[in-house]
Amino acid sequence: MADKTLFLIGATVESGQRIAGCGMGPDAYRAAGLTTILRDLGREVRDLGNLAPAPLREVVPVNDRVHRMAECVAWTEALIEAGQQAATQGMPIFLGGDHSLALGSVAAMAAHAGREGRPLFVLWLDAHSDYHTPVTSDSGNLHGTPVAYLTGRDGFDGFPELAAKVDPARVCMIGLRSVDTEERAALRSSDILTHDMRDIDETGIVRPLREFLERVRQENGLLHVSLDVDFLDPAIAPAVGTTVPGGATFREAHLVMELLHDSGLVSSLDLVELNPMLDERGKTARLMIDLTASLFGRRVIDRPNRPF
Ligand code: B3U
Ligand code: MN
Ligand code: MN
Repeated sequence: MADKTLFLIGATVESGQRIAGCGMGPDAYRAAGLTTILRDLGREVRDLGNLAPAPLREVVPVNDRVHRMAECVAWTEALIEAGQQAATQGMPIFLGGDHSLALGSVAAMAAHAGREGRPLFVLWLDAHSDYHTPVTSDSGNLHGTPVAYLTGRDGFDGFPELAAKVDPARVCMIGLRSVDTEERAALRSSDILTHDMRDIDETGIVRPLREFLERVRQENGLLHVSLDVDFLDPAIAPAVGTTVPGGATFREAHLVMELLHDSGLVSSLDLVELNPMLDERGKTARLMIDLTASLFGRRVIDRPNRPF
């Protein structure tokens, strides 16, 4: 990821869930100073502003629980287009918006990786596995479905055909503490790497991350990082519609970002699920951009990079 220009792509999508406010996420990151923080780290930044969704098409949801599917499809189409374009010129940072944004951002990066002849790996930092399909989801909220879509599970009729699927064995979830019954069963019979909070408590957060990064490096992969605000403990990151207690601490989260930086492997990033309406004086927005700064090399003192 060395010196690539960073392309900020705002997506005010909030159709993937039912609480208003996520659409203000991109501007909250800007107001909290994201561009300046990244420029101060020596990076060239181009803010592409907020994306417009593609024109709405008529879609037929698989059942009537599915919420605002046509809008999610329209956002997915726009993000696939914008993401691929940015990826050819630099490194995309997708500013959400709820996690249905990743239906498009990761699809774009998978297509990009495919064109480069390299495998795409995905690090999913989230309390949830987001492994429902529109058929299995009880809530009907499509922000709970991107991993299923991207790995090619059935049930996504009406969504764009994927140019390239993500191999489930190249997806690593860290931070899990809310997984629905159908998701758990489907995860069990998939090759997705899953690390719940018990794993982190027992082994620490470094080991599973290093093991995954080592595989990315061995296979010369691209790495997409999808950071859901609810990966973090609600005490430090309250501005999210679906808080789950027992999340990553401030120090664990920064350490993850620092290791990602040291690896030099990250090729794209999502910042999702921030709901500024639920924030306390911008504290969550600020934490998210500070974590992003750690991912782009902010450190307290200079030290030689240790091998990851
Ligand atoms: N698995 C539940 C809850 C959920 C998923 N993602 C979030 N919440 N943020 C669902 O609705 O699919
Ligand atoms: Mn999520
Ligand atoms: Mn989540």
